[in-house]
Amino acid sequence: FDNKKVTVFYVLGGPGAGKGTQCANLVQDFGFCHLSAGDLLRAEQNRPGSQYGEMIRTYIKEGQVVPMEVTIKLLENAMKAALEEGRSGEGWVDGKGRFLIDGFPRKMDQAVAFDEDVCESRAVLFFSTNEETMTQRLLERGKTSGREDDNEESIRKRFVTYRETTMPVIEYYGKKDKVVEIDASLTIEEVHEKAKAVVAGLLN
Ligand code: UP5
Ligand code: MG
Repeated sequence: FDNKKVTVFYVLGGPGAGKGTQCANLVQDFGFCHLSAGDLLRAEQNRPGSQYGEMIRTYIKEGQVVPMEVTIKLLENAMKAALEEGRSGEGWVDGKGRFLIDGFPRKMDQAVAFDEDVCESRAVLFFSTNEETMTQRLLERGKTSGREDDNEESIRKRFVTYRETTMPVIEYYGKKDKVVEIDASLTIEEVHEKAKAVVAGLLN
C-alpha cells in the first residue's frame, strides 16, 4: 500500500501497562484502526493449519519476541485489509488510514525493518508505570483472561524481555524525538484524558 496514505502511532509500554485499554479508548475518540501485534500473534497461533502455531505459543509463554518476519507479515496483511475495507469506516479518516500499532516494535530489528519496509510512525505513545502496578494488573486479569502468559513465571520473563529488549527501542525513538511518555499509573479515565490530549495535538 501507499505509505503516504497512512498515519501510524506505535503504542509501547510494559506488559499490563494498559496499552490495549487505552487503544480502545483512542479508537472511540479518533477512529483509529487498532492492531495489537500480540492479538494478531494469538489469532495466528489458534488458526487451524498455521505452520507457526506451536512456535508462537512457546515464545509467548516464555515472554520472548517472536521472529520478526512472522509479526511484520501479520501486521502488514492486517493493514492492507483495513485499508481495503475501511474506506468509509474505521481507520479511514480524511483520506488517510489511521493506525494504532500496539505492542510493536519491541525489538530493534523489528523497528528498523518496519520503518524501512512498511512505514514510519508519526510518534510513539509510551505508557509507563512501575512493575509492581503492572504485575498486579496482570495477575488480576489472569484470573479470567485465559492468556497463557498471565502467570507469575511468564510475567517475570516478560519483564526481563521488556527491560533488555524493548526499552532500547523506546530509547532509540526517544533520540529521534518521537516518544511521548504518558503516566499509566493513574486511573483508566485519567490516563485516557492525557492520551487523548496528546493524540489530538499530534494529529494537527
Ligand atoms: N488496566 C489497564 N489500565 C489500567 C489502569 N489505568 N488502572 C487499573 N487497571 C488498568 O491492561 C492490562 C490489565 O490492566 C487489564 O485487566 C486492564 O483492565 C487493567 P491492558 O490494557 O490489557 O494492558 P496491555 O499493556 O495491553 O497488556 P498486555 O498484557 O497486552 O501487554 P504485553 O505487551 O505483555 O502483551 P502483548 O499482547 O503485546 O504481547 C504478548 C506477547 O506476544 C509478548 O510477550 C511476546 O511474546 C509476543 N509478541 C511478539 O513476539 N512480538 C510482538 O511484536 C508483539 C508481541
Ligand atoms: Mg495488550
